[in-house]
Amino acid sequence: MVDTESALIRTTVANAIGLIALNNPPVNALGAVARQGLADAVAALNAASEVQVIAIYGEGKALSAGADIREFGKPLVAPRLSDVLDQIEASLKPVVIVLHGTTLGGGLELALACHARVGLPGAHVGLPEVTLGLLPGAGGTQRLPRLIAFDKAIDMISSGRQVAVEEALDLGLLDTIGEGPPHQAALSAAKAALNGSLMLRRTGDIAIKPDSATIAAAIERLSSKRPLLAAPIKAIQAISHSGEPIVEGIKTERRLFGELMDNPDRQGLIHAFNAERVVRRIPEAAATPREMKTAAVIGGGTMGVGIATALLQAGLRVTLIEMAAERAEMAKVAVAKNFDEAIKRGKSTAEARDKLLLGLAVTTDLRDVATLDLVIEAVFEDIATKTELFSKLDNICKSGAVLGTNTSYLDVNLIAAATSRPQDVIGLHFFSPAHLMRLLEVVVADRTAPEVVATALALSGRMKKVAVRSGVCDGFIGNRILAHYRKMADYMLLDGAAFEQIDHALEDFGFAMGPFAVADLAGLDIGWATRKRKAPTRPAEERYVAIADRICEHGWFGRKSGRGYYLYDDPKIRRPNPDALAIVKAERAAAGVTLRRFTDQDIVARYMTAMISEAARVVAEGVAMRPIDVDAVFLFGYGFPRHLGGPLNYADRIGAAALVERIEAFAKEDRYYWQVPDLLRQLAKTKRGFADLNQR
Ligand code: 3H9
Repeated sequence: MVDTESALIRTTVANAIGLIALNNPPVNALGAVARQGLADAVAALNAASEVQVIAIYGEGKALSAGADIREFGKPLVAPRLSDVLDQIEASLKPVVIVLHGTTLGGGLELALACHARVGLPGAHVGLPEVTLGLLPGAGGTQRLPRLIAFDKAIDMISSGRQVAVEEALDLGLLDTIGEGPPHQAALSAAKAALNGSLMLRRTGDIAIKPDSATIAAAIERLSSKRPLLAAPIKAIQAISHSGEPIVEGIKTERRLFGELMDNPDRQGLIHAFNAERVVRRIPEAAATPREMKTAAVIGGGTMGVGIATALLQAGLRVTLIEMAAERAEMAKVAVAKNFDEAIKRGKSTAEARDKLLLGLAVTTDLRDVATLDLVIEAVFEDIATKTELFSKLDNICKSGAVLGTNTSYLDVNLIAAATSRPQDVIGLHFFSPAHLMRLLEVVVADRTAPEVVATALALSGRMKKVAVRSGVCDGFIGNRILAHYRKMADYMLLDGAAFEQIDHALEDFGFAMGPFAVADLAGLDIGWATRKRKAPTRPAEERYVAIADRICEHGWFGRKSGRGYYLYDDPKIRRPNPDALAIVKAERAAAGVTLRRFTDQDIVARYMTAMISEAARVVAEGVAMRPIDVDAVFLFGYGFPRHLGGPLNYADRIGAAALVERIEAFAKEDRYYWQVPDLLRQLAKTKRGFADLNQR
């Protein structure tokens, strides 16, 4: 008997079967202790004369989520995963494995090194390493192409796409689909291996000839992407060696993996992965959420329709309220259209759409919200309109209903004060289109009850969104920072940079769209209304650029009116609007500016430094709990380049001292705008970075 009871790997032997269980919650990550445990277990079972076959399975929700991400960037602790997997492949006794749950990265590579693979219903598998800036570094680039069609292996590895168990079987990645709990399925697989009904082979022994045309086409396709990321291309380079003996291919894979480990994109992408999870750690997370089954959305504009769509998809029954019956019906059609688009993208089915639509009611009577668990208003962005509505809701809604406002700038404390139940009022700031954008800013007002915050968090989880807790200030985390750096884009435009150049420079940097293209998409009237609202309180020392106001005065609000900074007569081409160019020229002349040249680097440096400065203030004031919360807002709501990990992660790449120096140099041009945030100065002085504040 060689039964062992280590913390992470459990071995039992019975009836000639050596069973290895991975038991490393929450996701059976293959960290150093687990790797050593696995190596020891396989060696011990090979040495045990009573064992004829080895079967591996995972306890908990999945076989394994792969290598332990927390070890990356630290010195490697032996044994290497790829060495352990080579040892498993070389095992003289057959090794079979059961895959259940979401089995990813090194977890799937472990399975590829075994001699037969059994998937369980509901399992998903994938090699998502490129999404973390890496490549499969434990033999995945060499073994997957040996098992499945070459182009499919390139697709799976270079995209990081997950496949369901049925597709995995079709591809040849799995040998069969099993049944029962993983432990039972592992015993059955072992028996099948013993009686010869499960085919056994060493993946590394399969010889293939990589198809150079497929490789070239994939590299060309990836090279046209902006920004150009190293990982998918290096992954394909590794795959191109899969025709060599496996030991040679693995050597190349290891070298390329090491190069990616040292690439800063890897740190940025893993920071982005962590950001999505860290933001859930908020003081209110321990409170018990209220039950949410029914919701009302007030306002059937684009935002209201998107929110209603997201709530329906999360399984709530939704009542959408509009002022007139005709508009209410239009909103219903718009929700159905959102579902139709999901069907077109292959994300839903007609059957699912029809079922979800049964959960939608439209009405013009506000009293219909009386019995509902949640009300979200998405009406016109005006404080008087919102407070009036909330005081009405206070009279109508049942006790304990959560009252959410989708305001993007306004004071949630004022809105809460319009009711007799401020503890139930919370900001739920969705981003348009609300059913697609992942970010949800959860704005916690002074008197919002912890269980209302916990409810928002739970709801966000159901909607598969990333909820970031924000305090109250004008614009919360995202729009407050945006309002600041957006001015810098306007200053550069007035001072001599063309708006097309600014957009291109920032798109080359990695933003999905530059600020002027985004403004056209969002609608220039939105910013115009905000500027008008803020005009009375605008400090006299602040420079003001009126170019956007002049464009709006013509009724040109961007895409929706066919022109803004750009013309949209041909949706495929973005051409500058000659009238906007004339306005820029006239405004420059009126302001009497001496025009200057900006390089693309100047543009990025000013824009990013402005963003970082305001973000530092938002953290210092406690509006955002940690720098990583700001990063999450920009990654999931503002198209921030994921490989840079968010503005404050990027700030650490530049360094606090260098940023202070930059701001002091820029301040020579505009002392009011460019002020060094205290927090940044402090970090520079103590030689720390924003990352140090994430540890709090
Ligand atoms: C790799 O394998 C490299 C190899 O090719 C080569 C090596 C040489 N490590 O997401 P959740 C944590 S690269 C450590 O909330 P879910 C996660 O941070 C790896 N920790 O659950 C969270 O912590 P906390 C390739 C990990 O059910 C907790 O587990 N693999 C890892 O919504 C729960 O996670 C991947 O890229 C990990 N690998 O989703 C898979 N994974 O509770 C990455 C998760 O403190 N993981 N944690 O916040 C995932 O995609 C999802 O976590 C998964 C579960 C789908 C597995």
